[in-house]
Amino acid sequence: MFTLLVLQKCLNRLCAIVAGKLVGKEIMYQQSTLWEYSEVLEEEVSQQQAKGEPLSLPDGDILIYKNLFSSTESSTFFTNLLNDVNWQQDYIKLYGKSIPLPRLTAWYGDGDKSYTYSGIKMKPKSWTPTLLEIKSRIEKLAEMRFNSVLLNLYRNGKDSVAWHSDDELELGQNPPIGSVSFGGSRRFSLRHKHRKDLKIIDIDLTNGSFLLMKGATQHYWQHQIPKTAKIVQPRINLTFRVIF
Ligand SMILES: O=C(O)CCC(=O)C(=O)O
Ligand SMILES: [Mn+2]
Repeated sequence: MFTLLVLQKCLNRLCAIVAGKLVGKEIMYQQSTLWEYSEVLEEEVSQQQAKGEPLSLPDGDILIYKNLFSSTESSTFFTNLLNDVNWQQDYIKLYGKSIPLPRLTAWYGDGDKSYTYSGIKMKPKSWTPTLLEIKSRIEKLAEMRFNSVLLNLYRNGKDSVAWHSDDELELGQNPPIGSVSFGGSRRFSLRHKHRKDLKIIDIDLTNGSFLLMKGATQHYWQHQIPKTAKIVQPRINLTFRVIF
């Protein structure tokens, strides 16, 4: 549909250029027409992105914006985050044993918003310019403000996050979660907590994508990033949150 619309616009513009030539305004008209045309295209693409694609699932409210960040922006953000973020290896206690999380993590946000997750209390580091830039881009689409972000670095296919919901008390009643991904694609799976008749939903979270989970999603659905035997590029995921 979108491709047809673009083709139609191209045809209209081509006719306009030919008509412009016929009345003798060739170069000037052609240049300004092409300029306007690229503006129209950009506008259409950004309108598409501004909507996001809803995921069709009961008891949840999830939007995916597949290419919110261009590939150039995404590789710059990936490199900056990889180098500048204070990545940590955290451990969880299981049957009295200390087990390393299968990924590196970091927590940034407004000064007073600490967060307890899998028994690990995280005190936020101060926002960096890169994080603030990413945050402001997604806040425009989500039409809300986030005050903290949990970052995950998946170094290879062995790194993962197990089934869980982002439903800790400090996230409030219906937590909005804004999830941005840079680097290698990874599968993101969703499963309903009670409805065994519903199949697991798998989506690929690709470089530069933005996934927004809202409303009752965390009450009814769990999500995971499973391990994979495939060779995958390192991936950085940022989940922006509101801590009360
Ligand atoms: O890496 C992802 O896409 C998901 C991360 C996640 O679910 C979390 O940090 O709570
Ligand atoms: Mn999560």
